[in-house]
Amino acid sequence: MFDKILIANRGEIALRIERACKELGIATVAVHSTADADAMHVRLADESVCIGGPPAKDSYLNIPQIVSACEITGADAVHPGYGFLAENARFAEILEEHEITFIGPSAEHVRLMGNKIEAKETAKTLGLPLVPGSEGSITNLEQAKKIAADIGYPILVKAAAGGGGRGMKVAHVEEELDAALATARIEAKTAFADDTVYLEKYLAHPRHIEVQVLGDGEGNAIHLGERDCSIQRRHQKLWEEAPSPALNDGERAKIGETVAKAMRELRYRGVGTVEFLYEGGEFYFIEMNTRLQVEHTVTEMITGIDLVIEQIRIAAGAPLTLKQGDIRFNGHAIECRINAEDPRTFRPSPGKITHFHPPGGLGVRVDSGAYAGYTIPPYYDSLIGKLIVHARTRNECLMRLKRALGEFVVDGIDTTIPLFKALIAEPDIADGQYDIHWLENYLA
Ligand code: MV4
Repeated sequence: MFDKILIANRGEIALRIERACKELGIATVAVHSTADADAMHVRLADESVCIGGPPAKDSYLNIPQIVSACEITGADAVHPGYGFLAENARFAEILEEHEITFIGPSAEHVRLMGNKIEAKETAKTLGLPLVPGSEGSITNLEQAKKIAADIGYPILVKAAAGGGGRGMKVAHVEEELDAALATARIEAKTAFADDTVYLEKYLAHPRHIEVQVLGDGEGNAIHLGERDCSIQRRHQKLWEEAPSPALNDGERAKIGETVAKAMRELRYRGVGTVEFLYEGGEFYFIEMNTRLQVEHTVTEMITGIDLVIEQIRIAAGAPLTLKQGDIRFNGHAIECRINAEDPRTFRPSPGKITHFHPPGGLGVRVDSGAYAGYTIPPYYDSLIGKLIVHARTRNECLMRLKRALGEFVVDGIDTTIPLFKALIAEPDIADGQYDIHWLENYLA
């Protein structure tokens, strides 16, 4: 087992990882930018190293500085969290070259799933259901027109190096295809320095359902159920829940086992999330994330499994002791992302928190590094905490969530808390009847 883990991240996830390390008796090193000197994750760590100025490129994305912090402190492993370098294959390789363990999958699997065309090809060979689309990349308009005619419009043009919704363009009829291809290519070239694009049938009203997996790299893998992440705005998730209100137990077991089998064949190591669109009772693979996700918490609440502890144990070479038969799904959990944003315009609202009173009570969890007197810096994403609520049924969970939101005090900045109070009162939300467009339609 590791003696000391460096956490190459900040905010709530850095704190979350520190908690798992402390429970395992592992020393922790926090790295921080000059803007995060007063952050909670720095205070709670055993050691801390300032690695640069506020811009992420000078600090949390600064690989030489992070490797130096490992050398200085003698950290023998790095946990990347999510975002920043969590899915940077080169970072994983550099750490391995320095004989420092990257707590995550192999660099090969990170790279594989980072290319959405290769990810789809791999998913196909592993037996996962796909969205009908092009076999590989699109090189010319004639080829695109033929494939699109075979699939049927509307068609979605996607960037191979994309993901998270970046570099996607819809063509509703053939006349729009040329422009959609050109625009997607230019966006991809600008955003990812790679203009490779591919085509898929555009699903108009899907839900976003993702399956949590855990593998030990030796051919053992289990699934930990699914999460419904359809409540999102401009590809930023706001409300996630487990289990999905749209699935019955048969569908849940089927997709879960299909994914677990695929991860066994892939010999996947660590935690991973396989993303699907769900429409008309069918699942369609879209991409795989090789990192711990923000919303891993709702899975923890219904299974009782600490996913970060499992990640660390697996990275340290322990075999997967959990068997699929051991996994029990109890109750329902919902996570609301508390962002420092105006709840109507979503304009960022950094600044000093004058009062911070998180809710408590049975089945209420708040993962946050915020505290009264802390100043939310303007340099990073706006997530300041997560309110996670668990109860035996979805209705009880909604009642508890409403009560917890009523208790939650964050003064001095705007937050998304009022948005969730409004959502809870919506019949579609109460009934779990929503797709990926629901929130944007509601806000419009
Ligand atoms: C799609 C789609 C509809 N049809 N693919 C967006 C980010 C990335 N995960 C893939 N995404 C989508 N791919 C096909 N063939 C709609 C989306 C999409 C979306 C997916 C999940 C959650 C939120 C979304 C918001 C807009 C579009």
